[in-house]
Amino acid sequence: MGNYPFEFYVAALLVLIAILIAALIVGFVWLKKKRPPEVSKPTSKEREKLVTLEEALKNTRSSFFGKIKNIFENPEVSSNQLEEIEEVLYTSDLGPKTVQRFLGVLGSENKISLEAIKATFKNEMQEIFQSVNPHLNYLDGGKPPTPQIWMIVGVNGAGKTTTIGKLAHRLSSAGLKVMVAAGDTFRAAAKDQLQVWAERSGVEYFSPPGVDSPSAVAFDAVKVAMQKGMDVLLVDTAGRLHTQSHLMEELKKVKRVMSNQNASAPHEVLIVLDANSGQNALMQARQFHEALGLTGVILTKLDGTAKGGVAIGVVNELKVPIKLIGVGEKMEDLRPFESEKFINSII
Ligand SMILES: Nc1nc2c(ncn2[C@@H]2O[C@H](COP(=O)(O)OP(=O)(O)O)[C@@H](O)[C@H]2O)c(=O)[nH]1
Ligand SMILES: [Mg+2]
Repeated sequence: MGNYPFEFYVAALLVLIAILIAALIVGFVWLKKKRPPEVSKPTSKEREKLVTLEEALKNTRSSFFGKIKNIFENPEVSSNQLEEIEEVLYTSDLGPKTVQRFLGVLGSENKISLEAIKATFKNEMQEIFQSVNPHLNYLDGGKPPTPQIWMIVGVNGAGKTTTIGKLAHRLSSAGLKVMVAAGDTFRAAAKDQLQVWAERSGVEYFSPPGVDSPSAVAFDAVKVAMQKGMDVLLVDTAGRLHTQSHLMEELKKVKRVMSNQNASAPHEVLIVLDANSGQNALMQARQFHEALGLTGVILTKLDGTAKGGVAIGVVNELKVPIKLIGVGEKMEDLRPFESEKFINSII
């Protein structure tokens, strides 16, 4: 030991320290590499994928096809399956007319396989949805020759104002110039709610101060939308008046004054229906259709409801297409209706 000069020990110590520091650095870098990358916030497109239609329609599936499946899994009912199926159908949200159509194609054979039922019902649903066209023009962009005027109707609480907000967002994201008009003049809160949505989606908001007649608002809105070169005007409307017939008369007037201003308007009369209201939704649709001639249905709150089957009844009975569906309260939770996906999610 004593043979080496003092400097030798100092140098050896320094080398050792250097090796230690280098090892620490290598270790640190290696550990950092191994750590999983930070989870980035999903973009709106990715979030859209998160709420799948299948998830949204889980309850509808179990309340309809789930019950039919149970019949086959219960050995006690093997002798009167058809009766049991009939009962499930009549307690579903299809509506009696559609149930009869389904039973008609099943025939009177008491012994039928679950697979055969599934195939028969699927086929029937496909036929029902294929009898109408669910396409909504300009939903994904394009330049309309004149402003497209879409009137949004439906009972209070169905989701009209929220849907207009989501729709405005979708259309303006597709590059269209959008204006929303506060035609529900009977409730101050309705105007404010629409304004919030307009700001959120960055579109024009139209609500002339002091004008409290819905048809006057609609008339002016069409004029201003044409002057400003808007691509789409979405007109919100009231969902309740003193009586239902007052409401229908008011809405008919709104529709009339729009066509006085622009002969081809309104280009769409869309009813917003809350899927949770089941058979009531079908009744509402019928009433509004008789008064206004609907061009399409927007079925909201499909997320979580067990009554999504009403979609089939509405289309079968009224021959009005479901054009859009609402699957949540957020801006991105509005989708075009795709019948194949819908059918595969419920049966
Ligand atoms: N879960 C869910 N809630 C919705 C959907 N669409 C609307 N809502 C909610 O339904 C409620 C009533 O909506 P609103 O737009 O005010 O209905 P309006 O009276 O027809 O204008 C609000 O709380 C909305 O957030 C949907 O697709 N899913
Ligand atoms: Mg509203």
